[in-house]
Amino acid sequence: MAADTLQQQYDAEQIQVLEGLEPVRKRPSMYIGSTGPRGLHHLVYEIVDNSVDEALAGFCNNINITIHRDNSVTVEDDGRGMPVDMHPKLDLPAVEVIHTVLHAGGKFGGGSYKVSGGLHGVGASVVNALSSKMEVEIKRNGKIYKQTYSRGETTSPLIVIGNSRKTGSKTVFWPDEEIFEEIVFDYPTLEHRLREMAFLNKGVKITLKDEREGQKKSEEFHYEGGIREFVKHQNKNKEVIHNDVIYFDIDKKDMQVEVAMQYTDRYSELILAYANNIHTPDGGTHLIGFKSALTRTLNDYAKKNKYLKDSDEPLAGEDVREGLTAILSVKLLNPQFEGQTKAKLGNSEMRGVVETATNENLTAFMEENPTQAKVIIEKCLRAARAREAARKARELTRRKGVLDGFSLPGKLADCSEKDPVLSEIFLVEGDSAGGSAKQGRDRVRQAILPLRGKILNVEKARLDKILNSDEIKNMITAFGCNVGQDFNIEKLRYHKIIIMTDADVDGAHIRTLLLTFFYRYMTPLIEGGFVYAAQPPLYQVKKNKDVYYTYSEKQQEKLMADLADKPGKADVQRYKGLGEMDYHQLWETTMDYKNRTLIQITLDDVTAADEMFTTLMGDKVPPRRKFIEDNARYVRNLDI
Ligand code: 28G
Repeated sequence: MAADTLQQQYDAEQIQVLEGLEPVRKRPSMYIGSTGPRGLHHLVYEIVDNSVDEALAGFCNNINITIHRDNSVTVEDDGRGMPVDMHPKLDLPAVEVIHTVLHAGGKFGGGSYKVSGGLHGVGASVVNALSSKMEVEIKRNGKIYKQTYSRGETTSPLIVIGNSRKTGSKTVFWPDEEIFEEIVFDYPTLEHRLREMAFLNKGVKITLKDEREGQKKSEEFHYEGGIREFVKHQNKNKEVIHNDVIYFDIDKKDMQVEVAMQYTDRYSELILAYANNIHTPDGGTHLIGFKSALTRTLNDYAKKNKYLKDSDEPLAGEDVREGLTAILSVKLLNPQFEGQTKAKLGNSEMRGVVETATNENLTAFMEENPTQAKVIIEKCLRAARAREAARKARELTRRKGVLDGFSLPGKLADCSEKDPVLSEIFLVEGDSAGGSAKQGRDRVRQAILPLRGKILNVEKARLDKILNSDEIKNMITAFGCNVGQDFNIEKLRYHKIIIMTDADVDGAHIRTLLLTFFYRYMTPLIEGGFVYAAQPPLYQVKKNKDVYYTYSEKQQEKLMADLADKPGKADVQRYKGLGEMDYHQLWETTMDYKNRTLIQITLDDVTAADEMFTTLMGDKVPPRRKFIEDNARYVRNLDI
């Protein structure tokens, strides 16, 4: 970029600051991502982050969050209290500057980023800008101060309202109904993020209280073990293969690295990487350092202790990560977040620091704990052998032309459109519904692949076995992008993959099995939002000459109430399966672009997703039952 353009941009940012918070209200998504539920919850995180920063600075132990009946939220901490002294240039109390001046380069606005333990209060002004009302109380200097704001403006001067020997900050805000589509906080969403915050910042006590009617509850998140307990939490429904959570942390100048890890008997890996408490799903330098140290350390140990001969192939990265649950949390002064979604850490100095820390500490653990080391190495060796077997299986299928897209599966009724963006494929439960779908479809843009019976539970099998299943092979070939390590999203032949199953328990099970397979072996499909669930109707109602379809019990109730006023008898049919509809009805209700509702499957949280799939598809039954009871939310996501 030319110097004068940079200068212009810089000037613009300065002018923005002087203009106040209008830009935030004009383009809220730039600052909080969206004005939907995510953005709404983001407001809470912005404020809580400031309390956590105060805790990381060593001055705050307790953070309390309360959701009130009117969907306002209070955040309170026992830190030093926001400063109230006058700002020399702006001639305003510091707390007022914190709340009414936009700090250039917000989280989503590009430019600089917030750093834990350094830049207090960056988000408070954004929250003010997007709140119809905000009240701040500060205990400091033996006094209690108070100031109020609204939509980015100050509405009352900072005044002393009492005395207190304590210190701390308290903020209440009312999200602005002019900005947000719907103002309802979701307890499980807040609970999930706050628990994660408590894991990542050991010792900090976070409480969440919900005062709303019918929802009354409160919880405390407090983990002296920090990310060690995070790993235990993620593994609670899995079988671990060794007792200790391997843990180490190092402090190096302006960098802090913390790792906790433990192996399970699973085939999938779960490595969660964080930088300054921010999840980095796209990895980055910290993750690269960790992975390469892991591969190297385990190979060195295996060789030194004769688990591997010099002539043997070394363990591959995927072998040493099979079944691993690991949390990697780094903290640094000037984090560089890269990529489209800013979800990747770019600081090059981090790679070496994590790598060295992991090499040294993991080697020490293995040498001090030979029994646990043996179990881990043997698991890696089994993974390596299975990888070899899977490679052979893949080669075999490839030679037979199954995976290369040359010969599409016989059961597939393909569409004539060749542009993937315009093409969709329906995965249909059962041959009979598959038949109707083939008859009713739009042949140009809709392909049909019938699936017979239940597909394999991939949570309990390795890739070599998975590749023996016909249903799975058919999907791999039809999609055209291979599987697992070789998966290539560029080759996807349909940009909509639509799961069409019966609206019953079996249908929900098949859908979960399919999603588990996609999630574990074709992750970019889910991440890219290419997977959908079709929504077949639950009821058909005929009255006089009119035919109605409803898709939920609620809709049905409403329709029946509406129809009650009209003369004539209503004929109600409850659909138990797709098979009960003829091809025309199936088209009209579920496949026709203009009538249908597709539910896009998104998993915005890997920890929640991993938990969901291990619990739903794993072998422990009581936790599964409990999970379904507790987490109606996620199950609903899949079960809609
Ligand atoms: C209740 C809502 C969320 C906070 C503090 C404490 C300080 C602070 C916050 O300072 C300006 C920038 C860095 C020093 C710092 C108090 C130093 C001394 C603070 C919060 C000046 C901001 N005394 N607690 N900001 N700093 N809690 N909770 O927002 O250099 S924000």
